[in-house]
Amino acid sequence: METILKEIKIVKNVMEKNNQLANTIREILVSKKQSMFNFMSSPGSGKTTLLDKLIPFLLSKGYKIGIIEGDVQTDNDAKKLQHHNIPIALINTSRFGGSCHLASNVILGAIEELKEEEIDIILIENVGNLICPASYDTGSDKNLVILSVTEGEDKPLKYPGIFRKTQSAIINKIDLAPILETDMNQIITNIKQINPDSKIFQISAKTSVGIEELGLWIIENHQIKYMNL
Ligand SMILES: Nc1nc2c(ncn2[C@@H]2O[C@H](COP(=O)(O)OP(=O)(O)OP(=O)(O)O)[C@@H](O)[C@H]2O)c(=O)[nH]1
Ligand SMILES: [Mg+2]
Repeated sequence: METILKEIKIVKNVMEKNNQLANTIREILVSKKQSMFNFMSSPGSGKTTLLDKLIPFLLSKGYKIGIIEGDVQTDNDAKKLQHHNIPIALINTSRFGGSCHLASNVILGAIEELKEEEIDIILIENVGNLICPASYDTGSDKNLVILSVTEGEDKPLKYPGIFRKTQSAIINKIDLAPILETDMNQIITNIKQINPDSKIFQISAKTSVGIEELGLWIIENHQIKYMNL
């Protein structure tokens, strides 16, 4: 019993420390007039492909973009985004135990790596999975979850935590919906059941459908943050 209580206390301390550091990150972002958006999803649902389309849209609107690329192993995704010629901080969590998420201490390190660069908006590609990343506040202004149609309509109900904690849910790979006979209304109903306030985007990162709408939402949130400063 005592061991369990001790473990609960340790977990509580870890989460408190993470949250304190996330607040520090928020202060740093404000001091630099930056915004940060955290993209989470299961492996393969299209985070990198989506960022690859979103980056040029944001650049075309005059915003300077920085990327924090989180992966357990490899620099594959960082390499895929390299051609945009923007600063990218790569975090391989295998260097510290292969964590399945990005905690605020590693995000702080990545932000420091990006500090010499002029950046307005930082986009985080979190480690691919639907569970741990949702528990760790990264100091981001908005958190987004991507669910691709290949994963099944029921995922918001099976992994409610991440849908509850995100301000936006992106349904990706909609180009495949007719082939898979996906019930789009059912996915939307399931997301809304868990989080009625979630802003839902329907996107095909492959064909770029919906990228503009998402980009404008990101810009709008960035502008609102600094409207009165
Ligand atoms: N048809 C279709 N394929 C897509 C779409 N978005 C991504 N893909 C494909 O899905 C596969 C995985 O995409 P990634 O962008 O690597 O996914 P990810 O979420 O970054 O994967 P991890 O970083 O490994 O978690 C690739 O083969 C992409 O080409 C889409 O909108 N439509
Ligand atoms: Mg990726």
